[in-house]
Amino acid sequence: MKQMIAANVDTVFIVFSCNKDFNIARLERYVALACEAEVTPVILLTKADLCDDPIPYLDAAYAISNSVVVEVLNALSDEPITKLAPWCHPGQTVAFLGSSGVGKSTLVNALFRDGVADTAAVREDDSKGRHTTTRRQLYFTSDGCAVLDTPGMRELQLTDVEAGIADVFSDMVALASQCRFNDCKHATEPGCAIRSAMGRGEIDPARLTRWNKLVAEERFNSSSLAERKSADKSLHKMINSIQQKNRK
Ligand SMILES: Nc1nc2c(ncn2[C@@H]2O[C@H](COP(=O)(O)OP(=O)(O)OP(=O)(O)O)[C@@H](O)[C@H]2O)c(=O)[nH]1
Ligand SMILES: [Mg+2]
Ligand SMILES: [Zn+2]
Repeated sequence: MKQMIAANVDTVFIVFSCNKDFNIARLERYVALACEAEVTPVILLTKADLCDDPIPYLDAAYAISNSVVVEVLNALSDEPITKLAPWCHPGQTVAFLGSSGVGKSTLVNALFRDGVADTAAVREDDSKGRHTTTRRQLYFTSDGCAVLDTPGMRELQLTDVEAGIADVFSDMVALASQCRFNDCKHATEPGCAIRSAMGRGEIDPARLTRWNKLVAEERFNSSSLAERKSADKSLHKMINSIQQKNRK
């Protein structure tokens, strides 16, 4: 049953806040995970009302991939109903993912126009949440959209998401195919298309660093788990494991 719910997710709302807890590398991981699972990722940037200028957050999120939709909003207002409507059709399943305190349950409540899910204030010093939601919780809207609230993730390690990472960094993958050497590390090799593009200012060097890091991490995690070749997609495994992790 658990498996089925997770396997039917159509859209994941990846929730981050416009505050110091925002982290582009972490956001990229969630997007890669969703891409790998062939689930539509939608990035929701909450707490726009608490932030002087949400544009830098919006720009950073858009820079991840040009195939991802990004919405900036105040989860405590009426905005979620209209802004999330395109994905919340009858028969669809949507899931909210993200760190504790970013406003996942607040968004769920906004969709239901009443307090179905518990929420709690974040810590003042670092804007981190208090792990208010402790288990996965599925709600149904009156017109039959399934809404999955999840507990805040502490850490997100990527395993078996090579294709997802390649989707997110498709521009880099395309460039890399033009490097002179097949196994170019884009470091000191001659004829490196990625470094040339960087030289022309077309690629943010930080993005190359994040890509290298994700690919390395993915390879490491996947090889250490190679024998456990599961048919499950990583996203679904993750959704299922959140509950267990949070109990520990
Ligand atoms: N001003 C403002 N406050 C928000 C917004 N989104 C969430 N909050 C507040 O942030 C706090 C945390 O929200 P929750 O919805 O509990 O966060 P969560 O992501 O469900 O957290 P966990 O259940 O711990 O994973 C609450 O006090 C919310 O009222 C927003 O867009 N604007
Ligand atoms: Mg919650
Ligand atoms: Zn190269």
